This record gives sequence, C-alpha cells and structure tokens, in this order.
Amino acid sequence: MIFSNPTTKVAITGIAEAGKTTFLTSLLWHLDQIGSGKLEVRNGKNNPIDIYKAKINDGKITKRTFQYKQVIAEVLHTREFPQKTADWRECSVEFAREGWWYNRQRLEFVDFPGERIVDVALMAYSSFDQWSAHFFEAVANVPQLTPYINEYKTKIQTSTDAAACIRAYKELIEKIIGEYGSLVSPSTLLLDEKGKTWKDKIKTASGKLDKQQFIPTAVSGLLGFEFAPIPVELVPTMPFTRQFKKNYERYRKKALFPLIKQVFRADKLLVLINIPELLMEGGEAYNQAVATIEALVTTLDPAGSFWKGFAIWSGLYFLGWNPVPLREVIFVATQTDRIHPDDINNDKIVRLLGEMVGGIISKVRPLKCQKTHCAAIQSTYVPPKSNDAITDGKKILCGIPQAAGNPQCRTIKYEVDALPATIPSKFATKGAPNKYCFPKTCFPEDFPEIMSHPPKHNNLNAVFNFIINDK
Ligand SMILES: Nc1nc2c(ncn2[C@@H]2O[C@H](COP(=O)(O)OP(=O)(O)OP(=O)(O)O)[C@@H](O)[C@H]2O)c(=O)[nH]1
Ligand SMILES: [Mg+2]
Repeated sequence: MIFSNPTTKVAITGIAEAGKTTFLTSLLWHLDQIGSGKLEVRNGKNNPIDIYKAKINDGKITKRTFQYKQVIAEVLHTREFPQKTADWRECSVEFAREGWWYNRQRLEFVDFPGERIVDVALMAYSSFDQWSAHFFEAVANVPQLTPYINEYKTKIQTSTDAAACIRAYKELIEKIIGEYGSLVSPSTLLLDEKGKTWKDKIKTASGKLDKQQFIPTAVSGLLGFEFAPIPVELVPTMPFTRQFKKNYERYRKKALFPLIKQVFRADKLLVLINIPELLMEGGEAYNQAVATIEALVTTLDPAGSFWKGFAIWSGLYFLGWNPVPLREVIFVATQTDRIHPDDINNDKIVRLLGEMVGGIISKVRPLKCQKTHCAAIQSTYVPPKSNDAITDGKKILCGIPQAAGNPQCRTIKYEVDALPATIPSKFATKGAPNKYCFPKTCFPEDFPEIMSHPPKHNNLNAVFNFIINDK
C-alpha cells in the first residue's frame, strides 16, 4: 500500500469559521518544529513513533501555496488568529516515518473558504432547474422566510427582464444573509471572486456596515453573468430562463469546477465542526450546518448516486473504475478550548458530534468515518481550585473571552455553560438570556513569541494520527 500511494491528499473542509485555517497553521507549526515533542505521533496500532526530516512546501511555490511561515509570522506579530481565507490554498508536508521500510510519507492539504463549501450543491445539481428546485426546497425548511420567498416569487412572476429578477433575488438575500449564511447560493454573494466578503464590501470608513450598499455590490454568479433561482413551475415560461441557464453553466465551469476539483481529489476529507458556536447560534444554524455537511459528504461518497451516475454514464462503472479516491472522512469537533475540559474528558463533545453527523455517516456507509475533537490553539485553562459560586449548569474557565464585560481584553475567570448531554431538540431563541454561552476567545497571554515554540493545543495529535494512518 505504501508503494501504491505514498501521498495522502487531505481536503480540510467545514463551514465558515469552523477553524480550518487555524487548524492547518497550528499543525504545520508543530510539524515544522516536530523535534520540540509537543505533537505525539502514533502509528495505526496506537504505538508512539518518531517522525523526522519534515519538509513543508518543498515543491514549487505558486500563488496557491499556503505560505505557512508568513501566516505564523503574522500570528506572532498580531497575536490574533489567522485571517479569513479568501481563496483556496494548498501545501505539502513530507517526512520520514519510523517503522516504515519505505519510510517517507507525503501529505497534501487544501484549505478552502467555508462559503465555497455550500457551493458543492451546485456540483451535485448539474442543471439550473435542479439548483433552483434545491434552493426553494432548502428555504422552505425555514418557516420564518416564507413571506420573503413569496414576495420574491411574486416579483419574478411580474418581472420581464433578467436584471429585475436578479435585483429581487439580491433583495431576498439581503434579508436572510446575516442569519442564514448557508442558504446563500451562489457563494459569490458572500465572498466574491476576488476574495472580498460581503461585509468587507459594505463596511464604511468608520467600520460600520452600510446595509444600503449590499445590493449595489453583491454579485450573484460571475460579474456580468449573473443568475437567480426560478421556481420550477415558472422555469419553462420565464423569458430569461435561457440566459440564467447559460450563466449558471458558466459559473459551474469557470468558478466552481477548478475549486471543487480539489475536494474531489481528496483521499481523506476532514470536516471541521464548531459545536460551541452552533449551540450558541441555535436551531436554524445547526440545521443548515448539518444540511451543508450532508451535501458535501454525500456528493463525495464514492458509492453515492452522484458518482455512480457519472461512472455509469461514462461506462467506467462496468470496468470497475472508481472515479473518486475518497477513502475516509474524519469529523472533528473544533475550538474545544471554548468549553470546559470536563465535557471533553467525559466524551460529551464527541457524543454531540456523533449525534450531529450520525445520520450522515449512515447515508455514506460503507465509507469509513471517524470522529474526534481538537483545539488547534488552546486559549483557556481551568483556574486552580476556587471557591467561586457556580450557577447551575455553568463551569468556570480562565482566558480572554471576546465578550462584553472584558473590554480591556484581560485574562479573567468567566462562566461557560456545561455542554448538554444531547443536542437540544429546541434551542433558546436568539438574544434570550438562557441561550448557550461559549464566548470566542483571544490568544492567551502566554501565547509564544517565538517560532520554535508552537502553541498549546488539545488533541491536535489525534487528528494528525487519523490523517497519517489508514483505519
Ligand atoms: N478558541 C479558539 N478559537 C478558534 C480556534 N480556531 C479558530 N478559532 C476562532 O474561529 C475563527 C475562525 O477561524 P479560522 O481558522 O479562520 O476558520 P476557517 O474555518 O478557516 O474560516 P473560513 O476561512 O472563513 O472558512 C478565528 O478567528 C477564531 O476566533 C481554536 O482552536 N480555538
Ligand atoms: Mg480559513
């Protein structure tokens, strides 16, 4: 096996802000400094092994290369998490591995902007009609959106030109964008081709968001070749259907395919899921995250209908050729430093992850799937024994929460919720005082200042061991 495939291609996926780039940065930092012994590497039998002579990005450096040293330098300088990913980036790691006769192992990673993951549905839905139908199906699951959707349908029924329809679609997106990010498709509405986010585009000089600017700056597809969904019953009659179909095809080919091709080449798929944030955001965000991840994983499933259809169509299926190399999916609950270690040690976090992705795993069986948890950067700690009064269901952490009450960004003791035993069937509504609380954090005060001291992490090694060992 080692001879046949010494390279493992790993696609790092997950919805926006799951922590993909932070994970990659921390992992490369630890691998670069592997001699520091802060990353315990194990083989498939769970025995510790040594890896050495690590080379990162040893090939040709292109504009696509994830320049990890620059990212680390910036992190050290600013003492802030890496910047949001504007476009996909790749990097490679090669190292010698103890216990292998042919002892070099090579990994190739691709990191994506989370927004683009939502576009995977566009790959699965090869026609404009299917994509439109999918859009209306997805929004129908959010009853709060019904009046806006009805308004949109009425507008397009009465509009005679494509521009009016696209404008009506942007008006609809303007209403839902902040709350229901993963329903926004095509993803250029969230992050344009040049890597500018919708928030960047509408920010005023003083840093405030000017909502009036959304419609004039939003792009629904490629600039000059936009499209908007049309309800199935109207598709045959609308005068601009043909134009939208062409523009949709163009978007798929020019913008999407080169990017998604990178995910389709992966041997291993990492799906990072930020459970603390989802619990804080509530039921809708949770449902959308599950739906997005399901679309991603089922589309990539080598035995799934998408690929089977392609292989049968091309005759490859009967020759036994498998068009997708994907061997394994690893679901990772991220940013676990935002919860109390008790909830990691008692396996609650992995149980919640299992509850969230269990339905997806059963749909892609027999594809191998694993689950684990990780904090790529450990920014909190449990204060030494204290007599603090703890409210029911709360736990105490020490760190720098990005929360009201800590404007000076000092290390303080603060309360977080205990994780629930199961995913709640009903979440507290936004803004309610009993909403879950796991604040985002700043870098800890003891964050290293020097390159040779990679940051503290929790369980990063487990994810790495999953990557380098086949189940
Ligand atoms: N406490 C903590 N916060 C984290 C960690 N990783 C990420 N974050 C937080 O999550 C934010 C987003 O992290 P990124 O690594 O940029 O997330 P991403 O998945 O690459 O996001 P996109 O590039 O937008 O798709 C950061 O700015 C941090 O606030 C972590 O290990 N611990
Ligand atoms: Mg990123």
